[in-house]
Amino acid sequence: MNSPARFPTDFVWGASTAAYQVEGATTEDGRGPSVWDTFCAVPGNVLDGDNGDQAADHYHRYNDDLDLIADLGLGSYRFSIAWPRIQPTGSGKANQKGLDFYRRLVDGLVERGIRPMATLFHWDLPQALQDRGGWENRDTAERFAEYAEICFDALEIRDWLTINEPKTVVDCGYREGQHAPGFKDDARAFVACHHLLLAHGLASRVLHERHAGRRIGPALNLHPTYPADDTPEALEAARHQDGLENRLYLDPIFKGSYPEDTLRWISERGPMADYILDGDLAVISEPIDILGVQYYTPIFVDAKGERVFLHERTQAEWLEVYPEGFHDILVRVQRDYPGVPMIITENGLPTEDAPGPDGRVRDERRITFLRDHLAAMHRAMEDGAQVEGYHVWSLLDNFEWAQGYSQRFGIVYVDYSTQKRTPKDSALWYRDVVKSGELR
Ligand code: PNW
Repeated sequence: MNSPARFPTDFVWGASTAAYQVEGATTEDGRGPSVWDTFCAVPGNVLDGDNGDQAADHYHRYNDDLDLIADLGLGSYRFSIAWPRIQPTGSGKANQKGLDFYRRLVDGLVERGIRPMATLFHWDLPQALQDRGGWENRDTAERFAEYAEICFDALEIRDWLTINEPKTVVDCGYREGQHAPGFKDDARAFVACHHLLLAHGLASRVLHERHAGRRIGPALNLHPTYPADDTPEALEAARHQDGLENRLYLDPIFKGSYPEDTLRWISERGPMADYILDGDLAVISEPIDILGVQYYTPIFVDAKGERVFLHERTQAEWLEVYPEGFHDILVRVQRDYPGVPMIITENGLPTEDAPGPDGRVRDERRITFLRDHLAAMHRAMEDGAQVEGYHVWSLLDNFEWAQGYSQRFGIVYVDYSTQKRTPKDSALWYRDVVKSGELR
């Protein structure tokens, strides 16, 4: 290799988790039920009948986990706040014990010199709000803004993320049914989409009105789309797919309008457009201060618009390994949606590696994946992409939604019977990258 890729000295290195995936303690200290508790209770929804009741027990072990983050030398920890801990039924006055947990977490981070980055919604909607229509009900967006205000006022955190991956909620939760709330209904899905975006905008406004100097943005999973061959049909299919994957979320936030082609396609399938009220797009396009970008996989589509896989596969059937896609999407966002610094809020893959007889977890494949993706991100930065930081998904092995505990995305191995944590080889490799600021 020629000269090593060097990152700016102020580049921020971190790791991510999400409340339902790591915390456990789902009935403690007044937490109310979320849609994921409900979803997991239905046989067949989650592999092996797994649920988040214990997960990685982070709710009780957060102090050890903070030590782990500090030992790895990380400068940032991205976690999510469980709405049902703060408002057990999704509205009304705050549950003090829920807030206290996140206060202790933030204090622990600050004491260790680690920057907290909080996601307000990583999919664990209070079940009581789902019972009133969930994201199909416009009121949920208003409730979200109220919940966000409680969090902003109670927690001393500079950087906030509103909604984690609205696209995954829309596609997996409402179109394909493999995530909570488990619907398969395009018409309802895009109504939910509009209200998720509205929630993002309303909360962003609240932050700007109440807390100058803080920053907020969405965490979008972006998927560069490519034609699988050079027919005009495949090219057109890739453009259509780009609308559903990327522009449907980026355009309203950055430009204050839904992409016309995509909205037309959606309108042939349901009433989303009827739910867009005067002024909504002005709310949704409230200027953001940071853009959270999550990159996992490209999407190649053929002339029929079907997804095809052309590269190395992983244990996650939707994830094909294509580091160049990371470069492409960052450069494209910089070009088409300029002016907002990007922070990578997730990137990673599942591997099956477990501790060997010597206790080491040899996840060579994750090291290769991370090295190749960091190199691609670095090239994008050289090409002008304004990227402030990077968070690996995930700090810990955790509850991987419909796949339960079968897929391990952590750089730290979790033995779920003892809750023992073992940093994998990738964690030790990452620690060296963070320390040196360069990729060798
Ligand atoms: C993201 N897909 O989810 C989430 O933000 C994390 O909570 C999750 O653990 C991680 O990526 C790994 O899956 C996704 O089917 C789930 O394309 C599914 C898809 C994409 C992202």
